[in-house]
Amino acid sequence: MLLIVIWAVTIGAAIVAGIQISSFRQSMLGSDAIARVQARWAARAGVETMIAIMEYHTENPDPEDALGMIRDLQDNSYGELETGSYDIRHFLDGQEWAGPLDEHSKANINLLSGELMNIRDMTPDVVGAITDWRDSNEDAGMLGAEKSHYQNRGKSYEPRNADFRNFAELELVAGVWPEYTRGEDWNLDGRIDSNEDDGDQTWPDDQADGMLDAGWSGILTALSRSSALAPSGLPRLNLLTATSEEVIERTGLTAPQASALLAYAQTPNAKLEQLLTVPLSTLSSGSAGAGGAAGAAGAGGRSSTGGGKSGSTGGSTGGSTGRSSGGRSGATGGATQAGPGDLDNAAKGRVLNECTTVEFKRAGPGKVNINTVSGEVLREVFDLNPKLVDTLLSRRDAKPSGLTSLASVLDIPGFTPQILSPLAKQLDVQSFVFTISSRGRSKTVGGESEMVVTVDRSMLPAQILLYREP
Ligand SMILES: [Ca+2]
Ligand SMILES: [Ca+2]
Ligand SMILES: [Ca+2]
Repeated sequence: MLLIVIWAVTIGAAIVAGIQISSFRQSMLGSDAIARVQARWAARAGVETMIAIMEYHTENPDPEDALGMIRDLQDNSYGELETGSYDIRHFLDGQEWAGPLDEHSKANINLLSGELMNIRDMTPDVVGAITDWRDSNEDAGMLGAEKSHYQNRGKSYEPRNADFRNFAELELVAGVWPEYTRGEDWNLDGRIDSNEDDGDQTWPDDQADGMLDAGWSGILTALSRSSALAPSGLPRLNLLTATSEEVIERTGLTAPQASALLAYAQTPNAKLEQLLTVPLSTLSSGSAGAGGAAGAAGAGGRSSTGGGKSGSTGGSTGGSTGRSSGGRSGATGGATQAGPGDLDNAAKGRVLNECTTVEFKRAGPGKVNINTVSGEVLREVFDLNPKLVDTLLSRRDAKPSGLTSLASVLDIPGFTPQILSPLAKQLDVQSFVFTISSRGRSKTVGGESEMVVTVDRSMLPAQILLYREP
């Protein structure tokens, strides 16, 4: 790890040194210009360092440590070069933190529907307009706004009728004001600038309290992305096509548990989050009734029917009839009889982390990472009881390796399956997209430069989704 970082910093330093030499040669450049160039390349070295760390963790995942990458990013968020330094920070829950911003600490606006109504300053007409902006049709609801609404107001654009591509796009939606989307973070860089912390001396009006109230931009994102990668680093195992052996190898389940899980996965509308609330034996017994359990239970049923026939020709009733009738209904009861046993929280966690029932086609909006999510998002978007949120955050932050699966949330007092279950489809324990806000400073003359770069680490090399110099 350290080697890679040093390597990245060395490259950064070499680039800076090179630029410096060529800069000095051009004597017409003033010292201000040199300082700016030095600061810019220092900021760039910070960005390169963060990307190198993210790529390292994509190649070397540790499913037992949900916070390993976050810690490495934090630890290297400040660096000194020969001619300058970089400093990477972000705000979350109003507070300043070292390192890049995890986009998965916010809720993805493309995954929200009813939850939008919970958010402050979101009025029903704005929620309607956001919904219409995203949905593929041109039917404006009672409170919505489709193409004609924007045309009638002389706008030169119309709704995308697809997912938001970035957060700023939200400001184009009818009824949305920058005061709501940006709050105090007027340049949307996720950091506090001097004009954002001086009250009403300069625009915008702010509270001058050293905290950043970033409005909706502090709780919503359009950039977090889903990935096929499981915490182990392998693509998630698709239970619709997996064999029992593969399930056992990936999750450590017993053979009966694995076949019960596979049987459940074959049922229509199977959702793995269900494992958090309903015992596996109940889920899979329902599935056998639906006739989906073709594999294991079907084979069992066939053999016992055979046994039943030979039993009845044999004439004797008693045991063999018992066996045969057991066998016949066994097609339905097979899994239950075999006693797959219900999963403990650790096993549920491994299944939720490593398996899926949906074939991954392309990256879509990303889920919220329970390890980095802000209290504000849990309270305000997901409408969770503030006391429960405090418990979750303090328990989570007390664990050096974080919450390694959603099932480990069930070990936190107050988090009953009934509370976790409705949230579960929005939550995960992984993060793929980060926004690096790197400020470079030149050592000698005092130049400063800032870069805001959003990176997706789910593939190698990492992909830059957005690049901006505010
Ligand atoms: Ca629409
Ligand atoms: Ca700012
Ligand atoms: Ca101000």
